[in-house]
Amino acid sequence: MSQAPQNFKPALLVVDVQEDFCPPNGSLAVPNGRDIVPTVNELLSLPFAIKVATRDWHPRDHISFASNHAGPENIAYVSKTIIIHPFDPSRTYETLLWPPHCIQDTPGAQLLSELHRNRIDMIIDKGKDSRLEMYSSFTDPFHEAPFTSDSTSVSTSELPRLLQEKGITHVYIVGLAQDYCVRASAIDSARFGYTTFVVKEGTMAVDPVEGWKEAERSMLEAGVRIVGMEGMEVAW
Ligand code: VGL
Ligand code: ZN
Repeated sequence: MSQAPQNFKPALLVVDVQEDFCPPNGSLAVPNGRDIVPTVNELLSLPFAIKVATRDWHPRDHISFASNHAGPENIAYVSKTIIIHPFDPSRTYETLLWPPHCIQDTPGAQLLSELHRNRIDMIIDKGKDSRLEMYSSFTDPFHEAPFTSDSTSVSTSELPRLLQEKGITHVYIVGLAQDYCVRASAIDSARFGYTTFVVKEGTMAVDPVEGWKEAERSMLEAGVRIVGMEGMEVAW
């Protein structure tokens, strides 16, 4: 048993392990997405201080669905659009559009049934505001301060507050997809000051070659550590 660091209170973050992101029936199936479940379940059996799962949880009129945008340029499976901040039109960013996925309360939005859900302490739903995509489990894409709750704030995730209240120091991340929500969550986690790990057997990419590589590059650049299950220990 190795010595746990003095200041070590680890959280497990299981990102979007939902039917729509997995074969055989998911509307936005990540190749081999289901194959991460044994790793995720193994991690769920370890003594993390808190185990949180997120769900992508979109209303039917969500801005990230290509079908909600007029024009032939948006008929393609994945296309690009400009998203404008709901309260500040000078702030915009370009993002991809997707087939409808993870619509609230539909079968596709459910966590995989083979996931050991009884070991998950809390579920946090994200992407609930139809005006905003939300890849990161921490913040909206405009990176607003997560604790503001005035009427112009679009930050809706309870995760930053939860981790702060629990005194978490380290965050271990798995889930789907490596090149979208896992990547955005990991980069935000590091940005928020958590020592952040992505466990590579516990994630799969929409684009397993170029997407995976680019996501690893950007996560490493943000200070995220990419680790394997071998020797994984979270004693504290
Ligand atoms: C995701 C695309 C759209 C993800 C969510 O969970 O990685 N990707 N919405
Ligand atoms: Zn989504």
